[in-house]
Amino acid sequence: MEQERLHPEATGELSNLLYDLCLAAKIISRQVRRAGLTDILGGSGTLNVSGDLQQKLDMFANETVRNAVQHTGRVCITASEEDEGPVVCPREEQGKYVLLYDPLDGSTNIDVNVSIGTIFSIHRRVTGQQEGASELDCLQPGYRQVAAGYILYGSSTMLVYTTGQGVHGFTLDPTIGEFLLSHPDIRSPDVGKYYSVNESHWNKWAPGIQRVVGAFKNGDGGRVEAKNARYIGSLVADIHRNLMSGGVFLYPADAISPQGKLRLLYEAAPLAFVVEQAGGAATDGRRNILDIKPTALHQRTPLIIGSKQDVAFAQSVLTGQ
Ligand code: FDP
Repeated sequence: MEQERLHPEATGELSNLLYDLCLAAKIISRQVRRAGLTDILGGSGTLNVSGDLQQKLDMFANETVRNAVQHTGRVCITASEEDEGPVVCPREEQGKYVLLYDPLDGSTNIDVNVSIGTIFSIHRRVTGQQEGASELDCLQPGYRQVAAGYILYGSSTMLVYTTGQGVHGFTLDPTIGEFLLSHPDIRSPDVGKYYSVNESHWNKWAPGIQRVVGAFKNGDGGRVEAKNARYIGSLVADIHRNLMSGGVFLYPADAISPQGKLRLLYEAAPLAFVVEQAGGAATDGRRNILDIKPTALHQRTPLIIGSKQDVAFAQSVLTGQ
């Protein structure tokens, strides 16, 4: 609300959309906190469009986010990592925003009580009222996002978001059921103390990536100091830790996944917007993640994201500069 006041032209719709997402986050958080007590753990028996086994909580979160925004008149279309195609809102209810989201990231950690998260990305629609919303609204480069963020279901539940005016963190106070501003204006250190990568893929990486990870591990003749390793395997949790403490997260391409594993629209672009707004950077090895023009909804991208100087070092090695 404070930031909305900086924009006299604002109608309040974006703030209300963020409230809708907060409501979804509270419902998902309640369910996550009770997982294990209720019959919601485990696989649902279905695969998503990327071939991953869908967990029951994935599907619950997917529906919860969509239901929270679909009939509000603020959104015209949603697309989720868990759905094959976009879901268009009823014509008479189509609003001016587009919501892309990963309902529950880190699915393999759901059953073992490790932090997981929801990621969201908001664009302004590009289609007109006449033609109606379509996939075109979803296929926009990351620099056009009007807001992005994540909800982390960790030791506490946190909402971290940006609208392009810095990054702000809110912690859910379960006793009153509200997100309270706990981390205003988050800044990420320029040089990180952690590197986060699944090193079991080492033998499948190209020599450039091996050199980058080797440098983060052992140091590189004064260009990079050796770092400590931390890898949770839940993207949101890994990014959040590195954002707060300084660090670099890598999910590079490898011999089996030439585009890496992570999705551009639901994971890389929104997190890149947050991390850049906190003073960090994100690249696919050659290009700024926010400059990539998507051509498909479920497009994947290699991702190196985090403290600015560490990301710059990785990119300079990978581009041979
Ligand atoms: P998951 O498959 O458990 O949903 O985006 C998917 C993701 O988790 C990220 O959250 C995480 O960073 C990454 O994949 C982990 O992949 P690896 O198991 O290959 O390390």
